[in-house]
Amino acid sequence: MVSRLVLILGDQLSEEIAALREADRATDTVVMAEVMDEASYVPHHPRKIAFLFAAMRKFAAHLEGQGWRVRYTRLDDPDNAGSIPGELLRRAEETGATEVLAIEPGEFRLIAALEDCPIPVHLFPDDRFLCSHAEFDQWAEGRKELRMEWFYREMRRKTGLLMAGDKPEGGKWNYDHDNRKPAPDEITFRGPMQFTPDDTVEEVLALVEARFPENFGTLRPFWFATDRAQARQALAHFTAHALPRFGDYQDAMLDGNRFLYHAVISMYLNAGLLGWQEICEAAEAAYTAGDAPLNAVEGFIRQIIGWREYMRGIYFREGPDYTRRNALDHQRKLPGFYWTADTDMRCMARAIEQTRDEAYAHHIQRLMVTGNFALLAGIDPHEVHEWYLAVYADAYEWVEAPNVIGMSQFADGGIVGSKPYVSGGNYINKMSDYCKGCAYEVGEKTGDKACPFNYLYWAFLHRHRDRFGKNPRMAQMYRTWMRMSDEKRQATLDSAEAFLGKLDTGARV
Ligand code: FAD
Ligand code: DLZ
Ligand code: SF4
Repeated sequence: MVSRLVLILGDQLSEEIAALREADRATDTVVMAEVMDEASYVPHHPRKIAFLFAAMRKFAAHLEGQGWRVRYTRLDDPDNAGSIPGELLRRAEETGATEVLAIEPGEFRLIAALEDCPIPVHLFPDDRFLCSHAEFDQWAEGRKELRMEWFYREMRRKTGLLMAGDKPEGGKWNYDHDNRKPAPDEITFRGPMQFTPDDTVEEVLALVEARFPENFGTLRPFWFATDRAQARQALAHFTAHALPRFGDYQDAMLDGNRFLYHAVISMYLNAGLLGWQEICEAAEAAYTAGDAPLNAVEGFIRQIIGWREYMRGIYFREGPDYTRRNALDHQRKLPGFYWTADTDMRCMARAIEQTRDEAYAHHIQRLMVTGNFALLAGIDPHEVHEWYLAVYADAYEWVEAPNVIGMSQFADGGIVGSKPYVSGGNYINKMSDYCKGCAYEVGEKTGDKACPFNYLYWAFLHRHRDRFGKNPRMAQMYRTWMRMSDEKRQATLDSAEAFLGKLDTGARV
């Protein structure tokens, strides 16, 4: 009888995957493996590694309970081959299997490794997503601009989510103008649901502490969900308590509150513990029941069937060289404070400290604080990409790279965004309470005390005037820059140069 292996990777922890659907539990063997190659291709946050290993172990036990034969390799297994292809070969020899069934990995790196594997690997599409590669390509073909908003409307029509017949619920596709309120004085949501580590999690925490002692990031207290039942509880908690205000304060940032009204479910969704459909249906049900307003529910659903699916479409359409794009030719090294939070810029210190402590920062912290700074300072986008891939619990290249290389760093030359996401300190001051108590003055434009985001912003526009000067969406900014006196412009450029010079020497900024 032919026996096959069924490979399940750490971010494929769902019973619904095509490889399991195609497999036969009477004759095939599931292979799961904690391997150093995957755990170290970037210095992952310890919490990300622990989350995945614990969730993998529990998922393997669940499959065994469902009658599957599972060969699970722990990181400290003396026979551990160290890589996914190595583990497949070892298990093929043990079982006599001659073929591997798997679903497509979320990174080109691993797809290539499986394609090169001496044992044939049959890769099925990863149909945990709403939009297939072919469907995305069909949508993109012939379009001058791949704007997310048009893609999103197609996905609304396809799913029927928030649709009244063929019209969007409430008459509009997008309620963003009701969102983006500055940080409120009081947050009523007490944060995401937290789980006490059980024996499986404790065992993994000890392993990660022993094997990854140098990695950036705090491991304890570890509170992530690590199985599907817990992840569903976390989702229900968000839907009941935070979703109603998700839209209003989506872009706000507060020193004393790391999660505001965000869902904090991306790590569960990306690892397979939750599916997009159940999340969106839970949100829509809250709207239908009158428990959450349309601006919140539409905004939330847009992130998932819009942005998330769109980003994946871009990654697979653009190909393996995407992470090496550098349209603005930015060459500066990533400053050391991205790994220490040791900077006087309070917004940066807070976002990086939170990243270190939680393996989480919300979208605006990633985009308008750490991402904005890297772009303004001209940091090499590949270095920025590797940082984001390492430090967040939800980071896999298919979703991280288009967000970083495309949306945040404009390194793809404008595929994801029609203009760069840059701002001076005023935006951060409006949306957060970081500037109060910062060593820099957000109101100052030049000089030692001035907020670095202010002069770096204008220096960025000046540096890239040939590329962006004719962009109609940026015309107003360039007019403002050109209306400044020559002295003021020169003082701005001098302040930027002095700051960047200091940055390059490694001095504290
Ligand atoms: P919420 O704000 O509550 O949003 C709900 C869900 O929508 C998220 O769980 C996520 O699944 C989805 N979503 C929202 N925005 C995006 C987006 N831009 N792209 C894809 N999905 C989105 N998201 C990742 O999942 N992995 C990453 O590695 C990642 N890297 C990012 C890097 C940068 C520079 C930026 C600007 C954004 C990045 N994002 C990434 C998108 C977004 O920041 C996270 O999905 C979100 O912060 C996760 O937290 P949450 O679950 O509380 O999300
Ligand atoms: C991220 C990660 C880590 C840290 N470790 C493992 C592992 O040991 N075994 C495994 O199967 N998967 C791991 N992963 C997830 C993979 O890196 C992920 O499947 C690919 O990056 C593709 O998205
Ligand atoms: Fe950040 Fe500038 Fe505000 Fe300081 S003043 S917190 S550097 S935006």
